[in-house]
Amino acid sequence: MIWNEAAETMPIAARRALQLERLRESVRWTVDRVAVMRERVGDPKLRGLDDLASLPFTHKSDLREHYPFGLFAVPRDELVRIHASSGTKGKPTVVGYTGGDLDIWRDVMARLMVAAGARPGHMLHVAFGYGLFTGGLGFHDGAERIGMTVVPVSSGNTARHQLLLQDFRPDGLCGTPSFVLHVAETLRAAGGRPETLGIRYGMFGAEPWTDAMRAALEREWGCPAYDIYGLSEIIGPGVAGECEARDGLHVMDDHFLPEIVDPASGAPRAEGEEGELVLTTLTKRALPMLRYRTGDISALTTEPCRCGRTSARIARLKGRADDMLVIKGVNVFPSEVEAALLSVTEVEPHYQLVVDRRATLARVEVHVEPAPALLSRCGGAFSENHPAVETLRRHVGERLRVALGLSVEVRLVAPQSIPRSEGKAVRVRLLVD
Ligand code: DLL
Repeated sequence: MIWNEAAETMPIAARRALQLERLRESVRWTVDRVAVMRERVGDPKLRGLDDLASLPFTHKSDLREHYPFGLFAVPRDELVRIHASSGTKGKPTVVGYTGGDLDIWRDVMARLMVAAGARPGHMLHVAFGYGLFTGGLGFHDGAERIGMTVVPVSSGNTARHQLLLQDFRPDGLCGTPSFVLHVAETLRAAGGRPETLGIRYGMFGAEPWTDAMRAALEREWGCPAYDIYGLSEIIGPGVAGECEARDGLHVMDDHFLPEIVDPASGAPRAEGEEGELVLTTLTKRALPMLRYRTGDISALTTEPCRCGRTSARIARLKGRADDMLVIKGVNVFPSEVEAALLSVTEVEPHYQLVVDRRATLARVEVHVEPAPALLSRCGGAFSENHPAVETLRRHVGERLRVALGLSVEVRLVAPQSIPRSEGKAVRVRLLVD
C-alpha cells in the first residue's frame, strides 16, 4: 500500500518541475517575511533547481541567534504549535507550525508509516517522548491520520511499557532504538518474551543506529525494524524513511529538497558520495528553511526503488559530523564502533565511548557489557580479571582494530553498568576537569 500514490510515485520530471515551482514560492515567501533572510538572500533568480547551490546556507546557530521567533515567517498568533529541541548547551532550538504545516507533517508521517507496514485499524504503541520533542506527537498525529489506534505511552517507565505491550498486543511499535532495546531487556528480565507479543513492525529513529543494531532489535522483537529520520528544524520525524525494500530512506522530496555537500567547504557532492545532508523546505510556512545544514552524514541516490516510489533516497545516517572523534589521527564515528562491537556475539548492544580529555593527549576507551552467556562461564559473578573476560576483551579489541584501522582501549564493564537511555542514547561520554 502507498499512502499518497500521486505524490509518492510521481514521474521524476514532473517531480522536478513541482520542486522548482515550490522552491521559487518558498524563497519568495521567506524573503518577503523574514527580515534576516531578505538581507542575506536578496532577490535571487532561480532558473533551475541547480541554482539552489548559489544560495547561502542556514545553520543551527542562526536559530539560536534569533531565538525564539526571529526566523518565523508568520505572526505569532498564526502558529498553532511550537516544538523545541533541548540541545546540549544554552537555549533550545524553537520551531513553529501553522495549521497547514501540521497537515503536511501528518501526511509525510502517514506515508512513511504506511511504507513500514502500518495500516488503518492497526494499533501503534508510541515509546517516543511526548512534549517539546517532536518524536511522540509526530508519530501520534501521523498514526491518527492513517486511522490507527494510538497508545501514547511516551518514553521512560519501562514497567508501564511491559504491561501495555503484553495486555494490548499492538501491531506496531516506535521509539528510539536504544530505548526500545532497553524495554525488551527489562521485559525479558521479568520473564517475558518480547518476540512472542505479535508485534508486526518497529519504526525507529531520532539517533544513529546501525544494521547490527537493527538485527539485535529484530531478534528481540521478532519483527522487521524500519528507519525513520527527521529533525525539528525541518519538521520533526517524517523527512525520510525506509520502505519494505530497506535500501535507503525515501526523502519526502516534494516537501524537503535534499543536497549533499562537503562538510568542510560546503561544495556540492556528486550523487552517491558521502557528505553532509542539507535540506530546504519547499512548503512549510511558519519556519521555512533555506539550505539548512543538518550536520548529519549521508549520501544521496535517485536510482529507482523497487517499491515504486520515485523520490530520492538517502543512505542510513552515519552520525553527526560533530560526533565524529579523531582517535590517533583517524576519524571515527560512534556508529562504526557500534557495527564492529555488535558483530561479536558475546557482548550486549550496550556501549559507550569514554573520551578522557583531562590529560594532554585525549584517550578513548570503549566500554561494553558482556552477554549473559559469558557471565555463566565466569561462575555468575562478573570480574574484569577473569580469564574468559580477558579473552573476550582481546577479541573485541581485535575486531575494532580490523574495522577501524587503529587499536583502541576496550573495557568490559559489569552488566547493567552502562546507563540505559530513555530517549536518545548518549554514546560518547566526555571526561573533563
Ligand atoms: O530526533 C526527530 C525524530 C523523532 C526523528 C523521531 C525520527 C524519529 P531532533 O531532536 O531535532 O529531531 O534531532 C534531530 O537526530 O539531525 C540526527 O542527528 C538525529 N536523527 C534523527 N533521526 C535519525 C535517524 C528528531 N533515523 C537529529 N538516524 C538529526 C540517525 C537520526 N540519526
